[in-house]
Amino acid sequence: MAIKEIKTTPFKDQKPGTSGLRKKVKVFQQPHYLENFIQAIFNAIGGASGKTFVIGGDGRFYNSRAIQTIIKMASANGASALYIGQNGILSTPAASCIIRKHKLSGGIILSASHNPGGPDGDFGVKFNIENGGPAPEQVTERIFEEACKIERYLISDAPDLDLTVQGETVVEQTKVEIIDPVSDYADLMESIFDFNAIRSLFSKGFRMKYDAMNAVTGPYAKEILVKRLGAPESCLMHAEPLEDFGGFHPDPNLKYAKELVQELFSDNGPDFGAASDGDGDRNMILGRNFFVTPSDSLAVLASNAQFVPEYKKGLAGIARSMPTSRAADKVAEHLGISCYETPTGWKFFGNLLDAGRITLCGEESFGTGSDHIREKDGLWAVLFWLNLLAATGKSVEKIVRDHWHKYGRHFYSRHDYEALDPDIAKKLMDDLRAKLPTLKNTTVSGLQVRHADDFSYVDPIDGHVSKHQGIRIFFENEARLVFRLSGTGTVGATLRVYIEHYEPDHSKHDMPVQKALEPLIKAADIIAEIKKRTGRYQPDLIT
Ligand code: VG1
Ligand code: CO
Repeated sequence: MAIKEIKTTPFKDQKPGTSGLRKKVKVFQQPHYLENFIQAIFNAIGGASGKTFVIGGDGRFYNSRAIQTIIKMASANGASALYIGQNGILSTPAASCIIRKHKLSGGIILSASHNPGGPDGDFGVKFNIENGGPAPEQVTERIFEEACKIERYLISDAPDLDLTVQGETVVEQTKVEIIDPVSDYADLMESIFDFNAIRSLFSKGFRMKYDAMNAVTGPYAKEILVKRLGAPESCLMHAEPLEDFGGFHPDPNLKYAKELVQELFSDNGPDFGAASDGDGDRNMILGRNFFVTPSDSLAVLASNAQFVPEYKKGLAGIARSMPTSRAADKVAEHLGISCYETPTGWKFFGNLLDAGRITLCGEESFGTGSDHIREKDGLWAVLFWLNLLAATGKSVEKIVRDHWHKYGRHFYSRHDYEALDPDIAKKLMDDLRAKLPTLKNTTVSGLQVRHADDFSYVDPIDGHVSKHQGIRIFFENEARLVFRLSGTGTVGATLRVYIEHYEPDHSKHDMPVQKALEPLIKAADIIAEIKKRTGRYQPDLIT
């Protein structure tokens, strides 16, 4: 074995986005591309010498290849120990759990999350720090600086390891252990929720369907739902991780989890349905003939947290990403606790969680989590719902309807315009920003604008400022529009329009969502000139 120093030149496009570096597989396959970025991570954290990392991914195409390269680079850079998920598998929440439990220096997660996989699909690299959470902006900015000036990287010429067998070996001076990717995470879940109550729910014939979308959560769901909770194996759909996700787009929403949705909306469908994304940090929750909006899910969990053993003692506070509906704010107000509003992306919750300011947090993009780890957590949310169903004996629909009755309903939807010409998308946002001072008190589509701004966030713990995190337009009656460009796409630009309308009157809670939001949807087009500028008459995706 020998350590080689390889000369290289920078790639100028290695700026991490909302959640790590995401590119087409073909981009990552270019010589030196992955290596440059990994070396930039090590350089940005003052070297890997003496450090310990967990490494694994969502099983997508290029996962194992990338892991072999990273093992050789971490060893060459002097890491003292590496923990690798068997078969290269590790969900994002499990990686966070392992970093925290074993007090590691950090983790490298190979995933492009909810983006499609396969040789023509996407690949990604996320770096998590020692608290188990995504690297904060200060760190991702340093990684980008290092990537822009990189001249060399270190790599061992050791042979590839067999990732299929658990056990320990040594590469250069580094201890490398292939670990069970599931057990630590499953133990953590068992310590949070009332597994006895959930077990007895299943034993009474409660029916559920869980769709792992051929992505990373299959093995986790098997261990937790089937082995530990006694659900029948038939409750699992697409439970084998596949390199191309079986052609699926592993994004758990009404459009991409079609089969699951059909089952839940069929005659005599199951009582409960759920799905997770590529790397297991997202969740979609369904009842029989009923879809739970992710923003509502966060609010419902917060309002019913006392049913879960771990949260019985009460919540320190709640946080939600800015575009997420304000349903959680109503609960926080009722409980007399703080509700923080952060920019999009889990990295902004880390400081609040570390400081003990919040217990629960969530995003409108099917992400919910708590202080048990530092990532959003798909299966955790599913177990939380199962715990509520077991403890209350109510259906999903009844729980949500009771919630609306108590707090009012936040009608909410996100409209995505995908693969736009980046120049057109940027100009749309720039012009919208320039227009903000003139919007106040104007009436658009029958709605009066109360306030309009460009969201800036000052981290309450370390004072770090993040500007331009989305344009917000507030109307009368607590209605709101938010516009921002995605930071996770790999093709052109994606414009996200977030539409929210609050309805306290429960006689109006049955209105179809898009109907209730119609005046706001019109206002969004008038204000941002979406159709005119993009030539798109419909969003590509409505969630
Ligand atoms: C999207 C979501 C955001 C989420 C991020 C990562 O980002 O909107 O809420 O945190 O994906 O999720 P963007 O910049 O495309 O809007 V995951 O499950 O992809 O790691
Ligand atoms: Co994800």
